[in-house]
Amino acid sequence: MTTEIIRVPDIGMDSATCIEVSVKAGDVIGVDDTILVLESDKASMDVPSPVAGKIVQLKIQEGDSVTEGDEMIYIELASDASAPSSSANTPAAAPAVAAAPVAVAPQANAETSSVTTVLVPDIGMDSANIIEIAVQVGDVIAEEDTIVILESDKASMDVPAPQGGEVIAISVQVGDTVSEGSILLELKTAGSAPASVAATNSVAEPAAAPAAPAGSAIETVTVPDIGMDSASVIEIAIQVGDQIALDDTLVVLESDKASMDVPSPISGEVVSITVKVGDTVAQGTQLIEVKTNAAAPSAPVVAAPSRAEVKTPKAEAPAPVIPVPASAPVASGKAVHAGPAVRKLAREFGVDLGAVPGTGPRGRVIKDDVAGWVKKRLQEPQQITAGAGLPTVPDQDFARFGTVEIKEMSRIQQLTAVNMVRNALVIPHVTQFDEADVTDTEAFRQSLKGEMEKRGVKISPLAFIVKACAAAMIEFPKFNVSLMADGKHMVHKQYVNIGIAVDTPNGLIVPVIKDADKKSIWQIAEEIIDFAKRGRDGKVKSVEMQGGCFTVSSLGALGGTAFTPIVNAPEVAILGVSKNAIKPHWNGTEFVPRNFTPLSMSYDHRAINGADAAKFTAFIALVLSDVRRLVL
Ligand code: CAO
Repeated sequence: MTTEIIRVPDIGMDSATCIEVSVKAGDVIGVDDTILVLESDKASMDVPSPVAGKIVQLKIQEGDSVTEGDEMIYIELASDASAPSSSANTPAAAPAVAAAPVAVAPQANAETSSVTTVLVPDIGMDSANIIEIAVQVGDVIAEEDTIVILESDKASMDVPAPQGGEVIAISVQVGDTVSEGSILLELKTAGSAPASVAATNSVAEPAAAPAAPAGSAIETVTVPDIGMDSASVIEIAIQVGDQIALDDTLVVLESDKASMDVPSPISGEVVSITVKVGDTVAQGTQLIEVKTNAAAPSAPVVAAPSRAEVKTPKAEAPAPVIPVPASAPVASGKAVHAGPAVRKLAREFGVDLGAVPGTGPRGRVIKDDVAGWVKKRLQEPQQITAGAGLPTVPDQDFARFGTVEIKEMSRIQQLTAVNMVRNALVIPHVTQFDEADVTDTEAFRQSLKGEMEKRGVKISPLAFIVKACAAAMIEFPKFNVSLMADGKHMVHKQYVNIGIAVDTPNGLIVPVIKDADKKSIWQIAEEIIDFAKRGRDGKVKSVEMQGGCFTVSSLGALGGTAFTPIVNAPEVAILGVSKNAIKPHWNGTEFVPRNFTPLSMSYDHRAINGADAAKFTAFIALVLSDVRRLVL
């Protein structure tokens, strides 16, 4: 086994602080696995391993200041075959680490090669979509090799390379709409041709930059030397029309090794942006066009340049790359401290880094933070109910205890569940209990039996209750309201619609008896019978279940002495009716048997106070005890 010392490579700056050690002694790592994350006040970068093997010893700790050549790790190489050159095997060797964190692109030899920008040729139509990109950055292609396939609603066509060379940047992606003159890619070509735009196959170079007004010039800003072959555009910091100053950040680039700001070498107005987020760019790729003031000292190129000229990076440009500051904005708009690898991981998972709490030094977001965040999010759906964001009872394997069958809930059941949860949680409920002496009313109802038969309509106690509730709504308009979501307004209704809870095979529904205050007991009884029947048959329309002001839920036929119904929002009160019971009643001189209907009136305490609730319920009880009051 060979033990190798891996040293800090050329980090493009004098020194940097180790802010994250991504490995530990004993770890088995592969080529390009991140060993450290370094950060200066200008940049952050991952330092990858140039070799694969098992880490024997770590020589750097978090917080250490490191410079090129410092020992990072001792590593037992996975196999001798993967060992670097013998000189690199010796600890004393110069920091000839195989992979520098910021790989320096092989520079084009000015005498023997040049960069050619390949444009969309005359395609015989205004525009077309890119449906395939047939090359990749790094490919060496020959003249006439297909580089992209375009398609319009009329035709599809291959676009061949106008000359051979190495693809060093691709400016388009599948789905882009392009037209004649759109930049497709950059080719490093043999020969000494000037760095210029090369039209593809027999296609003339597009017209020169638009004529600039007197005293101004259109200049093209290209990607400067970024210290690596290519990088992705991860953010565009300007918009067309923006006035930019020297050193204003134009775009943020990121490779798998580093992220960096590209500052403007000139000031002026942005007239076009030729890249978009996700594009891969390389040194020389056109970024933007800027209308500059020709006389402005910050504009090194005065005349409206030709394309050939504008492709040339400006000699007087400021330091071409300002690596990403310690914090860079992300989707949430929040500044985030994170290294390129972490950003890449976050993008892969679609995580907004701004939302991830950083646990690294100075609140830096590290890989574990992103992983933990994703894990938490993945677990959430199992912990909350749809839409409610609340803990729910986890599913169990009930089959362990006996035979079970899983059936889908009806749509009504599902909706009821959601509404009940919402109403139970949102509304501060109070239930007022009372009882109505319905002895006389029941006697009266019984006396109507013959007439009921004649009319074919049976009046149940519920019809009287609905009518009594409608009267109460008129008497106590405070109950005929709905709270508005803004928490500042209340809707006061001028109509009295009473809903009745109906138990159906598909679940609970609440059809609404419209204008119950204006209807006779006979009409109300008819509607109750109709709703009960159609409810059982699943034939009550949704429009018939809307517009309620108050709900009555009668379990009187079923039993019970009281219950606490849940308010049917946006209404603010509901009356629960339980089974009548004959009880002894003290009439002042003696106990007499009387028939009582238990009333349970739940209300939204935000809208109704307890005193009103007591009066309202007592009023219903009073009317039910003497229905002659309904004609008062
Ligand atoms: N005490 C004693 N008996 C009562 C009563 C009460 N409070 N209310 C009704 N009854 C009697 C009726 O008089 C009738 O008896 P008779 O046939 O001898 O006259 C019997 O109970 C059946 O009445 P009904 O149910 O046919 O008619 P209704 O008008 O009382 O109710 C309806 C109709 C549709 C509301 C009812 O069928 C129903 O679905 N109730 C369930 C409501 C519900 O599920 N509520 C809970 C919702 S969750 O909060």
